[in-house]
Amino acid sequence: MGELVVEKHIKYIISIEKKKDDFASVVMEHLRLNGAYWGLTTLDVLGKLDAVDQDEVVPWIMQCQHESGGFGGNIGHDPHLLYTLSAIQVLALFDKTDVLDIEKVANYIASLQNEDGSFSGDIWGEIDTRFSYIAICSLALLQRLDKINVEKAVEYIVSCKNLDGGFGCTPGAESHAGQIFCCVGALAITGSLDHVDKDLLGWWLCERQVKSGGLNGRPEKLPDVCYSWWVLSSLIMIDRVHWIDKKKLVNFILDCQDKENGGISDRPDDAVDVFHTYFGVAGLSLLEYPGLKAIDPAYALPVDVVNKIFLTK
Ligand code: GRG
Ligand code: ZN
Repeated sequence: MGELVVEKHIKYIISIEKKKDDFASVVMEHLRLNGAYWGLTTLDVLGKLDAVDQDEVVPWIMQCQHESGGFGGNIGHDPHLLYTLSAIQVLALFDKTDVLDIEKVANYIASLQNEDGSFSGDIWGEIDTRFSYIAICSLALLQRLDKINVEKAVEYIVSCKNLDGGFGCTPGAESHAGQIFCCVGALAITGSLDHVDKDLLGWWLCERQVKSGGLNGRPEKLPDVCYSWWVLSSLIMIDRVHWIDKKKLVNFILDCQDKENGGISDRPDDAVDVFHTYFGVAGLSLLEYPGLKAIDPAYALPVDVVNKIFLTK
């Protein structure tokens, strides 16, 4: 089965951070700030964040900020909650959140909360529990949760809970592991996990493990390395991670590596990408694979980064 080819993955991430105009980067241009988060967090978990020059990254991030206070995916792009969280997370990695006008960013996020407690992703109004998580995680990292109605935000998330113990993107929508991560993460951050039936949800989540050892995101679907993050982080937050076969999952993730050129794919023999490289490495970190920094399952940042924020600021 082999082991994690750490040096190859470091090389792979550094090479895509540099290659700004190959085909994939052009297609992904609108996602750049988000991609930067996945790539840089992976590097930090692998212990190599210092390979990146923060004096290049930090000014670029600040140029992605819009006058509303929110961040776009790249310079000149429209602001969205998703990129605003990525900006805060990358600045946190470099211990540079001080460069932000925190009041302004927090006001932008708070302006997207709706009457029923839900959040829109941007001014166009799409509502989804992903945006509830993003708003809550962002404001918690900025230590400005007082800017929103947390009680209402929690009430909305709970209204998206299903009879199977899982959560969907809006009330009545089917349970999906990605959405469960968002809802459980938001409830964990706000200290509201008492709204989760841990045994019922834990059962649904551990049933996501298939024969190959990999996890899927819903019943009857194919396994995918990204669910090593969405499912595993949720299981850890509700103290039920011992309900899956860790060893088999480690082997499934290791099997999805490109051992020659670095990077991790969604399933064995597919093409690698930066997202699944993060999900694989972060998943292994949650599984306590040796030599990796520990990652926080709710904030999706290394534990030392989260501690620096909450223990010193
Ligand atoms: C900081 C970790 C972090 C997240 C930010 C964007 C976000 C907040 C959360 C996204 C949560 C989510 C909905 C993830 C699921 C993504 C995914 C793999 C969707 C695929 O769904 P289908 O139906 O695939 O295309 P399946 O696997 O069901 O066949
Ligand atoms: Zn995936």
